[in-house]
Amino acid sequence: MDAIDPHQSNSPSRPQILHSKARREKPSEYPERYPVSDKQVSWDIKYPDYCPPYYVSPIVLANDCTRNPNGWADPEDIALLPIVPQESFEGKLNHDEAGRPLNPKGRTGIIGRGLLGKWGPNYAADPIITRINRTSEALEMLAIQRKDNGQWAIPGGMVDKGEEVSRTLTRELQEETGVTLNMEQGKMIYQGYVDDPRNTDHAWMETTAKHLHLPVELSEKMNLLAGDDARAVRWLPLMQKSICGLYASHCSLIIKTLSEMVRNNPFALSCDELRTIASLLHSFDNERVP
Ligand code: RP5
Repeated sequence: MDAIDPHQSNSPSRPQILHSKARREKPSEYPERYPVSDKQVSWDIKYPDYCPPYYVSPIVLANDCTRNPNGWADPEDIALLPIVPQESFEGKLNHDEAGRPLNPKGRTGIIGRGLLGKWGPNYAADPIITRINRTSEALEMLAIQRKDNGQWAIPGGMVDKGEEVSRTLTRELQEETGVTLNMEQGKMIYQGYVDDPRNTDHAWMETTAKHLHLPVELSEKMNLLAGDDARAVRWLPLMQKSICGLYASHCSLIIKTLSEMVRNNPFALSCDELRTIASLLHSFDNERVP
């Protein structure tokens, strides 16, 4: 087919996830983040005045697994953690003088774990489901509106202890949208850091994102049902505005998905369908993707 390859500069298999929301946004219960300018993000840059507040949510403390047998959170005292994470999808981790893992993307303006249960990487899984709308011919993604901040998002969730990530993808999709699909057949899009507003210097989100593109007939048979963590679920038309407004770094994940669709056509889309996606990709200025 013709060379529909609009994303020459967005081609690496691992998109650059910018560490921006983790410095500029926060859940309402967090204290104000200590200011960290772009130049002060890296741990390699000296920042002697850096004095971020410590925050750990009472929900995390109540789920300390050394106190609560059903708890999902690490002990607040990191010395009680049997194994401190030494690596993540981002590679080998560094630690501070207290032995706490340091955010691989740099300073966030908050220390402690915030709302995240694990010291270091907190692993999630993101099932990306797309279709072409029969009437509008627009590309759409299955999206949920998050209860915590009202933003639209990929219907992802946390990997349970000992759970295979493809099982998490299938389970989260079912729990959050009511849709049952075997995500083992999904195409791998990304594994790595998520620029999540809950991230701190000592705890952050990393994810595995897989993609399935559905035939329109199949998608129309599905009954969408928002789960407990979602305010709403819908087929969200993918336009520059809706993609840029997605939660955390889901915008980058969707752009990577579109690039893969155009580049490798894993779901055997027609030339017209590929052109629709390619023109959507063209509308992005890569430098400004959040
Ligand atoms: C994001 O948070 C991940 O990409 C995933 O979508 C989500 C998981 O957290 P919860 O939805 O379980 O809060 O960083």
